[in-house]
Amino acid sequence: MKRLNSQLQQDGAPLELILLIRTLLAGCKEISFRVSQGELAGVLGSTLSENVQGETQKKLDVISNQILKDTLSESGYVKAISSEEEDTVVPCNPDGNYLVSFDPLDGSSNTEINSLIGTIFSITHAPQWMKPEDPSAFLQPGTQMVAAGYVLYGPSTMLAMTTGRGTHLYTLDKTHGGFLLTTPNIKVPEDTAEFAINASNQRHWEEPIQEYVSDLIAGTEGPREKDFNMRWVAAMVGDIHRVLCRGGIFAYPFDKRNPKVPGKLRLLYEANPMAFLMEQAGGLGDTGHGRIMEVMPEEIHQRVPVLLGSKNEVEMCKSYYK
Ligand code: AFP
Repeated sequence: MKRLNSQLQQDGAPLELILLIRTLLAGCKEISFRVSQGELAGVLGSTLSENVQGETQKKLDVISNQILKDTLSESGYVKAISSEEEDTVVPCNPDGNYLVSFDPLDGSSNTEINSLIGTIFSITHAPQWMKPEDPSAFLQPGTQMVAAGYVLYGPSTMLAMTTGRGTHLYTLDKTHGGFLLTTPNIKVPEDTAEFAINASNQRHWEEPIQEYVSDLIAGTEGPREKDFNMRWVAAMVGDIHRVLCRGGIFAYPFDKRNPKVPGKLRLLYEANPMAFLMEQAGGLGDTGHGRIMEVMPEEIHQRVPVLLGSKNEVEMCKSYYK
């Protein structure tokens, strides 16, 4: 089976980017090991602190963030980091050529039930003019990403990654510690009969998504004239992995409870990387009002509404917004 290195070379990734990705993944392998130790290593449960977004941090959030921060800042390739678990950007090497954004442990509440969790990341070029402590360089639309992906810590540890030449799936071979290419150029089915949304928020949604989901639930008796199934992992990595593998639509829409917060998921380290992976696999990533990857971020922790998945189903959902 092909190794990650040769696939990246085949996709035309420059050497420095390959080295950076390998460094990042070395950190993810360590997280994979720590996660698998669970209760034995005393890493489960919450800390007493909250992140900048007011969410209680799990011990594994803090451990994973520290591992990635240390690995990336020591590498020399990175000028600065933005992380879900950091208040502001973390300056690294002033001469580094790349910026890395990540959610170190997405779905961390799933650690308590030994369920799916993962690391989501995106990489862009670092502008020459930028000072490492300057957050403004991170405020680029997703179209500027040079690589994005996630590592899913499940029954096997898997990597989904794109450098703009298709989305490939790799599986970590723990016998020698390398990621091996297991599904090259994955394609998301254009049609689906499966959706993922947290339906307990239904009363807070806007009209278009209310109508869309009601029509899905109405099944064969409704306007769609077919039955749909619903799944919810409560970790975006788990839901998106399922959608990549067998199709579906994943939605985290705008919530009227707080008009100042346009969604739950973060643009830089959740929505953008997943939209890049999805588009490279033939699917779509939209906010309901436009392409996710064209949203111009106003701040590093910005949130956006998210519709991701099978092309025809995302188009159908978008049509309710018009
Ligand atoms: P945590 O990382 O705080 O557990 O949040 C996970 C997440 O951001 C995303 O991965 C899920 O899709 C979503 O939240 C789940 O949200 P609900 O709490 O509405 O199930």
